[in-house]
Amino acid sequence: MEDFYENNEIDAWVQENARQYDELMTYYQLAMMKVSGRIRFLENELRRELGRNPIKRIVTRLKSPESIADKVMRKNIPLTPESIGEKINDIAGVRVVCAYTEDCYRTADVLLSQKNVELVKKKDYIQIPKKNGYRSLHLIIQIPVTHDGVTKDIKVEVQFRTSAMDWWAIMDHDIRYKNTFKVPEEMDQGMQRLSKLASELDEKNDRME
Ligand code: 0O2
Repeated sequence: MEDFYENNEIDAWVQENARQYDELMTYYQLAMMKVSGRIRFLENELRRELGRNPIKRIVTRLKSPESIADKVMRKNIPLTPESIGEKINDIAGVRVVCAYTEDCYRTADVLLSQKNVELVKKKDYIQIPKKNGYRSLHLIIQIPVTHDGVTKDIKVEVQFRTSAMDWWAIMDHDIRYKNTFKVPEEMDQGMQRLSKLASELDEKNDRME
């Protein structure tokens, strides 16, 4: 498909709408902090319930203007703050790295049971991995965020993974996922084998728990 926009068109739009863009990003930043703070809080509850710590790491990231521009182009999204907010689900991202696969599901369930946390979309790439071997549980949730007295419902993508899934995804992201060159078949197959190995490690780990 032909790109709808030229890259510099998006840069120009961000510059012309800098105030609106910054304001939009402030909401996402606040939403991301709110969700990661809530998960930190739930971590204590889960630790008491399970008698061990199910969460190893929580990482947050706000999508860069370049990555937003990339998605706007790929998905032919109209250049308005409203449609960017409506169509791009992962501007604010929180990644939760868990000890065991079942901890991914348990932590996700506890998060979804919280007041004011609404599930927009769930993608279970643990149950059904992507063709390239990518595994993670993705929740798109929506929470209310107030800034300067104005409350908006903001979407946050929360990814739940084990360390093995995380290790694979980071490698894939660096060497493959974001590269535009055609990945050699050998490398492709190698990554699929590593994904299978990571999945076997998780299964063994889960059984030993
Ligand atoms: P980055 O650089 O992490 O920001 P949607 O509109 O939500 O249905 P989308 O956004 O393509 O469509 O959804 P998806 O597949 O859930 O991907 C969202 C994010 O998950 C990606 O964001 C990646 O962070 C991660 N992800 C998805 N597939 C893969 C994969 O095959 N490999 C790796 N390493 N990560 C993946 P971005 O914006 O693509 O990237």
